[in-house]
Amino acid sequence: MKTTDSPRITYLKDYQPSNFLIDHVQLTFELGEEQTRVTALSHVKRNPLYQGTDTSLFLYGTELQLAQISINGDELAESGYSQNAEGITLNSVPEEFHLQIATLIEPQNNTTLEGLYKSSGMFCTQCEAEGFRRITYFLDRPDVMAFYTTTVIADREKYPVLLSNGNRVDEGVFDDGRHWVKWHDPYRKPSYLFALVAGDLLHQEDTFVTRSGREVVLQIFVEKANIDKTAHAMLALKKAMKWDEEVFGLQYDLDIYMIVAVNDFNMGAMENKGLNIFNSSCVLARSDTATDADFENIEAIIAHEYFHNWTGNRVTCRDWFQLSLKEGLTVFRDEEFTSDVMSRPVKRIADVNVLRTAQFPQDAGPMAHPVRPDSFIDISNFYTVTVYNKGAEVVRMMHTLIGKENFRKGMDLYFQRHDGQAVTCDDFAQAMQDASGVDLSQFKHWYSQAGTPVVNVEREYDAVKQEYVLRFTQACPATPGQSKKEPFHIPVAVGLLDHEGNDLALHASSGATVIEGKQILELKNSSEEFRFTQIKREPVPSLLRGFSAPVKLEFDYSDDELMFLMANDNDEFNRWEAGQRLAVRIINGLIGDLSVGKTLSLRDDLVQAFRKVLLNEQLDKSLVSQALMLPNEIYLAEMQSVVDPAAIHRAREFVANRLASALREDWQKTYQSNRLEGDYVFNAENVAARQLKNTALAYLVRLNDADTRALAVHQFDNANNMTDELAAMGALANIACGERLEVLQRFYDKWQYDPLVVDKWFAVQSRADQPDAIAQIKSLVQHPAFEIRNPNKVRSVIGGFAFGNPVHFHDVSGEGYHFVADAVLELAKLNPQMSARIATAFSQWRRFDTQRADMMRAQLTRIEQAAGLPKDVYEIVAKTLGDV
Ligand code: B3K
Ligand code: ZN
Repeated sequence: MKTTDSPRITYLKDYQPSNFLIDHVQLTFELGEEQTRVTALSHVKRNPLYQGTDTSLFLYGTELQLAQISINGDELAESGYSQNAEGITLNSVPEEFHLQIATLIEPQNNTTLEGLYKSSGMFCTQCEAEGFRRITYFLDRPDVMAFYTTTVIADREKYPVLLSNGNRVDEGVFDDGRHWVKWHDPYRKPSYLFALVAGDLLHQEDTFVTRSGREVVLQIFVEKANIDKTAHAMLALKKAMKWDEEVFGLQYDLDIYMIVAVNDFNMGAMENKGLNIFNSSCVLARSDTATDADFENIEAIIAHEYFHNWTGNRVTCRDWFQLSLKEGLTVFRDEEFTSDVMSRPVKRIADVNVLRTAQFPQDAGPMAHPVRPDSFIDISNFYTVTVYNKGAEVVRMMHTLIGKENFRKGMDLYFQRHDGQAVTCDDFAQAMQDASGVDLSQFKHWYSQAGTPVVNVEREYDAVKQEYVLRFTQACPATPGQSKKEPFHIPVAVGLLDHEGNDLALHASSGATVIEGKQILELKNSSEEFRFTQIKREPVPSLLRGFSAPVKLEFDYSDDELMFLMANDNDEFNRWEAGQRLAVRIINGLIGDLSVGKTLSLRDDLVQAFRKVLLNEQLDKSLVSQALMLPNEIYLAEMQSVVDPAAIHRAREFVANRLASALREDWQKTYQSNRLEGDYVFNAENVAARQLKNTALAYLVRLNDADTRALAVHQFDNANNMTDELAAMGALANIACGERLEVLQRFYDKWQYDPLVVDKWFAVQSRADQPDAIAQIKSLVQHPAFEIRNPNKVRSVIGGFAFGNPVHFHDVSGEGYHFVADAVLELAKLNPQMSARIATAFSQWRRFDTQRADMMRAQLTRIEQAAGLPKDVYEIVAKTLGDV
């Protein structure tokens, strides 16, 4: 690939408004088995914002066959336009005109799952970010917002359901066995929000009455076999609609809201106006086929897509560099929703785990980019944890700095100013600043500078003066293209604990701002000092409460202080955090011991600190489970200067096994006392009990004795829900024992006809810690249920291994690398987006020992040199190697 033309890089600084706009477009789809004809009649106008003189019109188009083109009814001669791989240029066009273009496409052969494609016999679309150009030639950019009227024509028997955005306005039948439905969307939208579905589907229907009395019809469309798995998603949708009215005053704006579940989908879901399309794994749930985690995830994703109706659709992005404008904000909104309907500290812990295990490594690696990137080769590579999750942290920090009420005012102002527009992250920050009166100019570095800031804190206590000082420094490591960084504006929520564990009242003179009852230290300079007076005894500081900023905080806590915070901190997040710090410290110590050949051991007081948490009945049960889960191997790797995956694994396993055996009786009691009787109910309380019970089971099964294995098998056999069934199988999957094979086989026999459950079966095995893991992963891709064209299968098997099984992926033989690189190459030919995602498994290669690093580099090079590599795969591989 390097030898041929390098793909073009798009830069934010080059943004120009479009020279033309499209006011409205009438689309007609004649869906066929061999060929689909798309006719687009657009009303095109010169853009008043455009300053230049260019009278040609460029329309994006990818892999389209042009069938017809006319301007104001006159056929365009071939000399009137030119085509290349990116689109078509009409040499000279009037100020305002009607453009009709017909294209021919083959959705049945479209394996990229972008544009119009077929999944399990149904037609569906995915247009974000640049998929609409695979349907017709168009001004496929988010700042061109048009009205859409769409007519879908298809065989009536095969495709009885024909859907598109907006309201259904007309329908009819032809004599040739086809029928048609016409949809009109009364809101302007960018082309990435266009959607179409045609299939033989059933739907569940309900209604929601908005605060202003509009009755909205809610429909969830699924394949026939899944009609009994829609109830949870429907409930979630209604909850989300109500929440958005209550918290943000935002109401739904059409008469109908549709969700369609499809089996082949590159990501979770898509917020198309009025017609969300979902990966079936993110909609379908029945207690015997979906776990608690699935139920939670579905609720959050349904909410996320619904929230996009305002943050994304009504107000959209000016260009794709602004992606976090809608994604960061909408993730923040879905996080708040989940916090309100489930448990706030538990949700915070889960979100921080995502940051630490995925976003911090990205920010420290070759693909590091700011929340608002400056350039890209392929935008589809920027749907990242940085844009989404760090973007949400940026919004959360604004919320912390200006307070809840001002934040709401800022949101109101944002909609008042920008409804119906395509805007920038600066516009959002400006609304927040104007509504609150808080200066956010320095704060905006969070949008433009990549990298995770490191905040170091030192303390000093003067017993005579009764004065306590916290000294902060901040620094941010260099990232690609950004060697120097300006200091960030960082809100650090703090508390000082007295010896009983109570929070001391801090004096205003300390420089701490009190915002909604929280004490916030605002760091703005590279070093800063806060002085607290009238402190009678040296306190224990609780720093960065609630993880008030996405930074790495360094502080030299003693083990005793961490144990004290674990037991006493009034901030539940920081109680958990203290346990994590302690666990990291223990495991790191053991890694050190391993490197010098020392026998491993674990101090009893540390074991007792964990035991105290386990036995603390005041604590929310899911917080107890979280506290007893050791930091995962990816997070531990983050902390090493040279990563040794085998040592990390051994040390972590040692601690887990020690906790298993030392607390055996406590685990047993916990297991028994958290068994639930009766039918499955999905609510925070029952989810927490199941989680704690299954955490206990996982520790017990580690002991690998006949009793505990039998306990798991018994749970597997008697479970009345997938959470318990899968937890039992998952626990046994890591143990070398006869029960393992038996349970895996029985699970498959039972669930082989439910593809989403088979995905779980694959995922358990691809992540399993077994000595022959490489042979097993190779046999999984040969299994008849594995399909390389189905992204969920690829995620379960290849993704599960590459991202969820570090010790075997990084096996020193290099076979894991070879296997994953082969998969990247195979996928590159079918589904470049999936291929590019899997290729990011190699992104940390420079952080490993030379032997592993060389092997990873060799695989990256092999991929980079493959003929005809798609640009999204090229971008990941070339940036990872440091070639671009
Ligand atoms: N906006 C979509 C993501 C589209 C990804 C395109 N490659 C889903 C979401 O964030 O809600
Ligand atoms: Zn989103």
